[in-house]
Amino acid sequence: MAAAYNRRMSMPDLFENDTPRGREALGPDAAILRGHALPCLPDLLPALRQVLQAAPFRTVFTPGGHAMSVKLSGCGALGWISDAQGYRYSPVRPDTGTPWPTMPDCFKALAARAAREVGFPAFEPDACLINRYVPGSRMGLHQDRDERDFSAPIVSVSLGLPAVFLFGGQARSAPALRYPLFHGDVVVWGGADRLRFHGVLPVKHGRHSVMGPQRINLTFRKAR
Ligand code: MD3
Ligand code: FE
Repeated sequence: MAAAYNRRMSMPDLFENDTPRGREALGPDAAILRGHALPCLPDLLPALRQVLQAAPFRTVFTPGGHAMSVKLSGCGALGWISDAQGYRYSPVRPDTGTPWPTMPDCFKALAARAAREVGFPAFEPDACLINRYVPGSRMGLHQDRDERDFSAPIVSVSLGLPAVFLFGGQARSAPALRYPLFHGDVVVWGGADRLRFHGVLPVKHGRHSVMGPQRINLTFRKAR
């Protein structure tokens, strides 16, 4: 991954379509691609609306019985679920027992292209989690370890209100760095950074011109 790392440490990419497409390294195998999703949004937002119409956001309870402040939906062959039995991926929705909506092609293409740019050339996600944050929603520090194979990266797409992302270490006790994430930012995490603790600070009140009073985050994973 040395070549990709050196590339990330170089100057931000030139501006294209008036969109700043800079890259910020978060670690040896993780980077923020600023504004990377913006050119896709004319296709992505209508596709997202269709997915959410078929599978509306639902409240998810931790195995301990606490409601998460973030509401969840998803698409693809597998979706992440949580209940008294624990956290896991399921081919069917917990609310209906039916399959998740198909992952739109423009979702897959965006995730694969972002992963490739950070040094993961063959990313084929089978799950896209969709998180909805209203003002005040947050996500505590956690690791993502419900996937079978940690060699695949995770790709995230931020939409709507900004949020402060917490990027910690391999142990919960390690100090976390803070990175603001904005509408259109894409982040790729893999390799040595795949199991780092991470979270999101409470989203501040506001209204985004395109997305309204919410933040929506897509995370693409290879669950199986
Ligand atoms: C860093 N979501 O759904 S995405 C999650 O903004 C989750 O909704 C946050 O954490 C959100 O599990 C952050 C970014 C993310 C996802 C997976 C990671 C960051 C990661 C795995 C390892 C390290
Ligand atoms: Fe996570």
